Amino acid sequence: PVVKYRKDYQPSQYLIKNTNLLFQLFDDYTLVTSELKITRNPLDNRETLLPIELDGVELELVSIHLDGQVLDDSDYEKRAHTLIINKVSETFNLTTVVKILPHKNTSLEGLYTSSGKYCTQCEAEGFRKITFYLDRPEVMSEFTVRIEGDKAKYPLLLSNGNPVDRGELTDGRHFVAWHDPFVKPSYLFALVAGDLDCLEDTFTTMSGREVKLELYVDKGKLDQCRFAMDSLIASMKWDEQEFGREYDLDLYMIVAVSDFNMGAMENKGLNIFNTKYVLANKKTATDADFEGVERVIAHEYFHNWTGNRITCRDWFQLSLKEGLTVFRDQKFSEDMQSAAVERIDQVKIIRAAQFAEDSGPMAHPIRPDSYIEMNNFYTVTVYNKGAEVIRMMHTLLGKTGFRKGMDLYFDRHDGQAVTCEDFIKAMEDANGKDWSLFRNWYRQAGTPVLKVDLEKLADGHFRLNCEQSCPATPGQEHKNPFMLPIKVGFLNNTGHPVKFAETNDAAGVDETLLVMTETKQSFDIYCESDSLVPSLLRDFSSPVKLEYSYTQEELASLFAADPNPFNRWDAGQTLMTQMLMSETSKLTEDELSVVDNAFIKILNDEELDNALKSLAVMVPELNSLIGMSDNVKLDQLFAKHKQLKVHLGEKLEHTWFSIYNTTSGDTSGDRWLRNTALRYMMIANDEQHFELAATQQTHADNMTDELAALQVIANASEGYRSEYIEQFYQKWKEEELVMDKWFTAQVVNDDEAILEHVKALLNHEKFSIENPNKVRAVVGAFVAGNTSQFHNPTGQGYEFLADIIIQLNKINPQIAAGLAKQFNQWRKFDSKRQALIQEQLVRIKSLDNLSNDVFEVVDKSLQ
Ligand code: B3K
Ligand code: ZN
Repeated sequence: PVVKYRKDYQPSQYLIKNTNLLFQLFDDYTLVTSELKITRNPLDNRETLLPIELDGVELELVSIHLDGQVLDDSDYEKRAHTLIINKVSETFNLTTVVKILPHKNTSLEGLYTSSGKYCTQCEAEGFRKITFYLDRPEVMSEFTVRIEGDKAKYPLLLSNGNPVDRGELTDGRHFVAWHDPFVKPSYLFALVAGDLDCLEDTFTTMSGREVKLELYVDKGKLDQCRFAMDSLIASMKWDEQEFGREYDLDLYMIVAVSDFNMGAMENKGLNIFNTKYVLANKKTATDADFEGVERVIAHEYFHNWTGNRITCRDWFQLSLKEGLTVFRDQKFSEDMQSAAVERIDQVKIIRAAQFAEDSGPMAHPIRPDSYIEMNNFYTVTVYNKGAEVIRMMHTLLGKTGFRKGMDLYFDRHDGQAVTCEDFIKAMEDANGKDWSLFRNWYRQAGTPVLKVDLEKLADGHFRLNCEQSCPATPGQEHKNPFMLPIKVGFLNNTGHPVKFAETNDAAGVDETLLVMTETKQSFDIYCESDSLVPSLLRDFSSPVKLEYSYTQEELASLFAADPNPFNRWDAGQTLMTQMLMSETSKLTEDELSVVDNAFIKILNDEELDNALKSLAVMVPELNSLIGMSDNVKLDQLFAKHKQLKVHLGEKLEHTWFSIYNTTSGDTSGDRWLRNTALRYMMIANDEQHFELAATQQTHADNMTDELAALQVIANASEGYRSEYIEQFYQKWKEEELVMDKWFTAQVVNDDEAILEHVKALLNHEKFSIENPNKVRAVVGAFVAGNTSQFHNPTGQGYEFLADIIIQLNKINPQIAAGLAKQFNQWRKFDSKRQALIQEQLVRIKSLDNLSNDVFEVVDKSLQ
């Protein structure tokens, strides 16, 4: 495998001005004819014209013409992944015909079929599986596409842009031609052919243009589309209001497919989505599913400006579009839902997954320096930490300054393929800033640790002493300081928020933003109070690990009264985390009662909404506890985690019971709290409360409640559960997405025998190893969601995961590599588990035909 380095970047010597494609879809194969108008790149300053190297993978070359002439064998050379043409000039036309096999394509990259329809996935480097091309994002071309296929089987033939021609052919075939007026890189190309239902609507843009909106789904699913359409319309409006961005084509299409490697893809004018992020109605989708649909629809829509109109120069710059677009979708969700709840969800992802990645063998800066397989770098670091970096800019500049920077970025770079540096520069220039130091966020991997203490200098005068450091990561021993925006406020010794000032004579404020730019820095605080409890890093204002030696009482007072809802939640999490991660093998009675008392206060707080209450009374998830620390005693952690949950269930059983009986269940917050109560009650006594859960499952009129009941039932003692698991199955077996939930509910039971059941589910008629949603529902959910059984000391969980990775390596390398990342944290565990995991990694690495995707992950893990 070849490593590609960012430092080796050179502009492409050639560009493709026009791309003209003909797709002829036949039952067993597809012919792709491509006519490319190739010109020399004006940015190229090499002395001579080198042979052009087109990318192409698994293509059977049928014919090749240059400027209309058949090309001699000696003028080109076809290698495994490239087509090299020696006969070049400043401009020339190249025509190739290739044969591809979409039906046999299980990698779900390039052109493939999914339940009877054709679809594509080209990002990052999938277009080369369709035709020979300069498959790199800086090569932006104007596309014209003609698709021909059987009219009865494929009445719909879709591609990017606008339909410009259609007509009948012989043998029951027909064609449609498309033209996309906007230049684009090949990764944004899309094609769909099939027989689908369509939900139509329109949107009138701020300048008064009418855009047709079309949402395509499998036949019979129209009743699950309305929410996605409304989310699209809300996103279009929001981007106009917040960023002045208007949609540019006359048509916006979304197609939902069942077989998809990730969530969705922002192809110009023709988004292709995983059904999971389109189909939703109250009966089939949970409240969390609705939020997911809204977020992903918005994310892909926002890419039209941040990604498509302005794209990436090379794949090292991926965070340019992804970090920024995640930030935009987060802001959108904050406006649509509760901002605090949304922020808490975002931070949970950072702590559980990104911190883990940042401390493991695959740690990389948000702008990576090298990769073997680009698909391995669509990571929580590039996406979510990337979004945190953009958020810090927003925090530092304020809403208005940030908007100025965005406007300048759009003005300067519309229609271009640019770098992260160009983005920072636009932000700096629009606001007259020098952000040399801020750039360290783009260069350095690893999670900074921010250590803070509060010193009392005199009555009314305090000092916050801050120190930052960042652990070494692969290839980066020494780290320079980061620019850290730290939002702070204070409570006094009676647990009330107080005003304070940064200089002796200034007027008091409730909150301030401190900006740290050095390794060590102190900030003076003036406040008339005997003692203070600092509320630090409000809203998680920098993506760091905070260290402050809070006492349990201090945390309890922040949990009870911090006016910043995020920090209030966080105080509870920190309180429990400290206890769970301490050296002791069991929680003491005192510790347990600190938590249950704190919970009671939260549950009785009439000001707090039910969604925030639900979040506050959740014990930190095992994954996030593991993600945040470098050395984990798993058995001890599992025992204490269970002890705490059982205690909270039992001690507060009456409270849970009364919440369950008095909360209406009309809003998502109500349902959430009610189901949280049900979960705790079942932990306390599943025999006694079983009937409640069973009744809820049977009579629920929405999937949130129905699934919550199934989940607790599937975790209850054997003997009760099978009847209800079967009942759910009989009711929902024709709904693929509901079946995914049904699978997942059964694999998170921490029963010792669960692995056998997981294996049995792999043979279930509704399971398919070729469908990524199913793999995620069973294997992914077991590995990531059943932490204690995945890490069962026998090592069977590890062996199971390795078996699946080995099987998927051939079928779908991207999904296989994603699963292989689950081993990345192995050096945090005890030596016995380390040895067991290492054995599996070595076994995988020794495979013949190991894909680059999996190779890169296991090789780095073993280094
Ligand atoms: N840009 C795509 C992700 C492509 C992943 C390729 N392995 C979806 C998104 O981020 O919106
Ligand atoms: Zn994206």
